[in-house]
Amino acid sequence: MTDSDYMMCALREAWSVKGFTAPNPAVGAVIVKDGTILARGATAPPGGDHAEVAALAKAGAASHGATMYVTLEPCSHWGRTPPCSDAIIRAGITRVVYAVEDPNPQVSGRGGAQLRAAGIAVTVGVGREEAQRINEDFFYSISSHKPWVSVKLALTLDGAIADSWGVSKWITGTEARQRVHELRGYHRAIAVGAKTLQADNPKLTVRHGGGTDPVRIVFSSTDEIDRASYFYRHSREVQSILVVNNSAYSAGISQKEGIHRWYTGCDDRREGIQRFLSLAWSEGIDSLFVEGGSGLVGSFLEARAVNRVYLFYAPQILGGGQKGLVLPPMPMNESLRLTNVTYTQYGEDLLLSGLLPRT
Ligand code: AOF
Ligand code: ZN
Repeated sequence: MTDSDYMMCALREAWSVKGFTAPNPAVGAVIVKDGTILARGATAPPGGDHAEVAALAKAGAASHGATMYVTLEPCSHWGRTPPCSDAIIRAGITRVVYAVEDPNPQVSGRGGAQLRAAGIAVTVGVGREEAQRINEDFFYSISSHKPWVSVKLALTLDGAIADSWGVSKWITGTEARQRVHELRGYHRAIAVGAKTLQADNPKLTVRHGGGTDPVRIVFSSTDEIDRASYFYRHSREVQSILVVNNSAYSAGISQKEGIHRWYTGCDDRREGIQRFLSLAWSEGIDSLFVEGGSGLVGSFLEARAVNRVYLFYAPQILGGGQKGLVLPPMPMNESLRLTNVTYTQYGEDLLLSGLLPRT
């Protein structure tokens, strides 16, 4: 087995806890000696062990003289937990291979430097691309001080998100919908528009695949909430926020009937989104999953406030000419073009995902 093979095991460990570690990145570690994996570890929920410490605890005294593969630079600071670098040195690990530097300004290179200073051989960059992908939200938000934003739509082949009678349940099949639950769990908050709340009464919970239930956010132009909605009735279970984009209300934050109300103080959709994002970051929301409807997703795209797009295409045609996205027309050479595009099949549906540039 090569360095990349062992790193692949560590990356698998990291993926297994994605959605359970926020605001910490999801990290995996494996400890190897004489060609044998002695132990695996992954980041525990905040306040719990980091991946390295979890793996060291399992390996015990055997980690003396072993190599550690870890998907992020080991931390060197006192946060909620003690520095991993100290634990690695104490355990007698002689070589550390990590995938990518920790962008946290409290670490960023110091973890690696501390290991080297203790005489440990350090290799950096094995599996870098995937390690960055796992924590793309963390990497983006910690350096830009803005929440990472993903948008998701389920579409027919002719680009519809509902039939001409407004029925949208269900365009995609079970496997795709399970994947959506997993994606919800990867984000700190889920947002929908008031129209979607009205039409679909979504629960906005994580029901398959795990992950912590995200904060629920509804965008509206008034501060009226449908009292029969799941969002209203279950607002005390997790933080629930109504974002009101309307200059008739002055900008600010308040709380009423268990629901946080964020007033942007403006009418413009794009400006409202930018104000919302600053507020969200200052309130600790570092990633957001925008689930619809087409108006809200369109506004985020128009505001150039989207990092990642998830488009689920179902092999069906609805006709009627209804459009999935509400966006002003763009000439061909100014279109929103995704990069790093991947295509994955879920059941009979196709998930197309890619990145967009952010302003
Ligand atoms: C690691 N291994 O598994 C993770 C790391 O408050 P703390 O002590 O939990 O530290 C949080 C920071 O530690 C976090 O912002 C990130 O820089 C790093 N995460 N580091 O060595 C891990 N999850
Ligand atoms: Zn650590």
